[in-house]
Amino acid sequence: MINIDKITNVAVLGLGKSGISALKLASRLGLPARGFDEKKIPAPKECGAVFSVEIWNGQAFSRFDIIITSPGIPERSEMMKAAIASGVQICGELEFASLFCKAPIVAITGTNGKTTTTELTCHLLKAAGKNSVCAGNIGTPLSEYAAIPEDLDFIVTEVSSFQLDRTSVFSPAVAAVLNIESDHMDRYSGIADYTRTKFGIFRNIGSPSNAIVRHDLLGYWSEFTWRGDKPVTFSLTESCANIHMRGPAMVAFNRGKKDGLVFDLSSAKLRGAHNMENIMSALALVFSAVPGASAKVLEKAACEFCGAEHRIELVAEKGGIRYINDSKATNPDSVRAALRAEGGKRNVCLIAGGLDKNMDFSPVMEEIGRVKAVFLVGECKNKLFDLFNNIVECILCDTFNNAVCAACEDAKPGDVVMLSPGCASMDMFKDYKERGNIFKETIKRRLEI
Ligand code: UMA
Ligand code: ADP
Repeated sequence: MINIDKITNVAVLGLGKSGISALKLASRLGLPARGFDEKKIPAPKECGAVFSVEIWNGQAFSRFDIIITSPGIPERSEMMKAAIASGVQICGELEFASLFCKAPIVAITGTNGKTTTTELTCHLLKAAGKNSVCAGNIGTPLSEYAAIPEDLDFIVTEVSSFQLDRTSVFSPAVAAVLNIESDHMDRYSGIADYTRTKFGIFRNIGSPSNAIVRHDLLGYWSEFTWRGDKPVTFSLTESCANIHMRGPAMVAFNRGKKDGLVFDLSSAKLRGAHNMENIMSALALVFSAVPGASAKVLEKAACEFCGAEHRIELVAEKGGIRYINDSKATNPDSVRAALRAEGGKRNVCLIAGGLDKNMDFSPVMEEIGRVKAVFLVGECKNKLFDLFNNIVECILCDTFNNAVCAACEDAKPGDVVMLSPGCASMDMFKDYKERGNIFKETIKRRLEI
């Protein structure tokens, strides 16, 4: 356990968003801190203050009392190896920040749907009258909300596996694992290792009734949480789950001895079965955090909620063709969800590819019957060509722009032009947002809208 009174010298590894926020937090706590980065140090104006920062060139860390790490730094990094070799206590930025957060944390992890569920949960908590903010992997490091004067009721925190890698005392009040699929296999030794990390979110949860798990993942709950009692479960198909479907758009919530609740989500703006799962988990989180919340208020708020940008986002509909930006689909499971939500029979002109994370693409294969042609880009385009070429038409494209234009030219009325890459973006773009924005601009230019 970290004893702040014994810390006099803090090292922060990585000077991206997390590192800068951790330095700012150390400064608020009155702790002397120094930041290190293997590649670049930020300009003072980026930090909002002048911190003591330097490029790491093999310096030892033994003079520090604690080392705070950024999530994107893998164990194999030379700087991380030096940190481990120093024997100094290592703590992830999320864990460090959580120790100084006054408001309870509602934590959400899973391979897909984290951002949508985080934003929706925050929206529902606000509708229930709770002063809530979103933090974590969604983009605002948790450190921004630690040791601050503002009184918050909840901090809804999107938690990545990278962040969970370096937690041991992180204690959210309520937490959810949405789903587990192949992702980040370049950082984990396999799906078991990745799953164990994800279920680490429950390590210090007070009671199973504060844990939300998709029903088909109960086996992992038993395997990785060492608890006999069951968590709250949700399912699209299993009526024995605490939250389950009752008809196409009705959700029933069996609250044990308490009254059962029913939600009519037929007017929900979020589309697709995957989003119904996101809504179910958000409702479960909110009722766990605020047991007395009004079901009617939450039903209305859930229906009004629009998804975030770059997530199965309708860019345009013209000449009978729908144009969808799903740039945030960075693994194969999310492409499957998008194909199910938007595709019909062989009508999707799919733009896919990018930076592979050594992932298993079989989920895409399950819905390949919805795809008319795949326009392949990026570092792993040849791997995807070999996988899909015998089943569906595949076109290797030199540039992203060529892929988008070729997909548009191929599309006929009734078709869908969809960017759902199933891969990370960093081989060609700064991030998925830049990729999505370029897609949208290209479409709008072509359609002259
Ligand atoms: N760096 C090194 N050595 C390395 C790797 C990185 O020195 O081996 C340095 C880089 O030069 C850079 C800094 O570390 O200056 C970047 O740190 P970081 O990669 O941890 O990135 P942050 O800017 O701190 O952003 C992180 C998350 N990024 C990652 O986990 C990769 C952001 O999630 C998150 O929004 C932010 O913290 C706030 O919590 C992004 C992400 O891609 C969106 N997450 C992955 C995902 O969603 O799949 C996990
Ligand atoms: P994350 O933050 O986990 O990346 P997002 O909410 O940003 O998740 O959604 C990213 C993409 O994942 C979406 O565009 C959609 O294609 C897919 N997706 C969203 N929710 C789910 C879900 N519950 N199950 C499977 N895929 C999903």
